[in-house]
Parts: sequence; structure tokens; C-alpha cells
Amino acid sequence: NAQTDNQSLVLFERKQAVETPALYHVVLLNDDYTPMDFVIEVLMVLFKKSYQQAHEITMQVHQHERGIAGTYPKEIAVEKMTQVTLSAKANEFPLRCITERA
Ligand code: TYC
Repeated sequence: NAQTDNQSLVLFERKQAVETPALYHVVLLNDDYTPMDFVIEVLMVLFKKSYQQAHEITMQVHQHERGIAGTYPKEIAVEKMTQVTLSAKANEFPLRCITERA
């Protein structure tokens, strides 16, 4: 009946919340000034991509204005975004980065 269906749904949602944290994409945005090599390095160091993967993501961003650097639980995604932003600032590049629900 409707009540047991409801209880099952509540239990399912609680189990899912405990076992599977919501995932967030860390998205790199294009700009005209950040050097490709810097973006590739960021992807290799902070997002553990191979050179080839990093190059592909960089070209994706360059040609289509955005690309996914990685996908993580929220707290880690926000930390990665902060590291990208601080690293870009330290090198005086305008590279921007956002997080969004996967
Ligand atoms: N468009 C930049 C250039 O031509 C390269 C670039 C790639 C910048 C990815 C940002 O997230 C970015 N130098």
C-alpha cells in the first residue's frame, strides 16, 4: 500500500545517501590568455591525468569553452577548484574553474 511504499522509499533514500555521496564535476572554462601548457600541467598534477588525457581535455576547453577536469564528492571537488584558482592566481593567469552537480 501507499504507506509501505513510502517507508521503502525513505529507507532507500537513506541507504543511498549513506553509501553514495553526490558527485560534482570540476569544470575548466576557456579564456584567451592562460597558456595551454599551464592547463595541461594543472590537469596532470591536480587531476592525475596522463599527458595525453590532459592535452585532450585542454583542447576540448579551448574549442568548446568548457571541459570536465574530474568528478568527485562535493568536498573534494571544491578543494580541487580552490587549488586550480590559487595556482592560476599565483601565476597571474585568468583560468577559471567551477563545480557543478554531475
Ligand atoms: N584558450 C587558451 C589559449 O589559447 C588555452 C586555454 C585552454 C585556456 C583551456 C583555458 O581552461 C583553458 N592559450
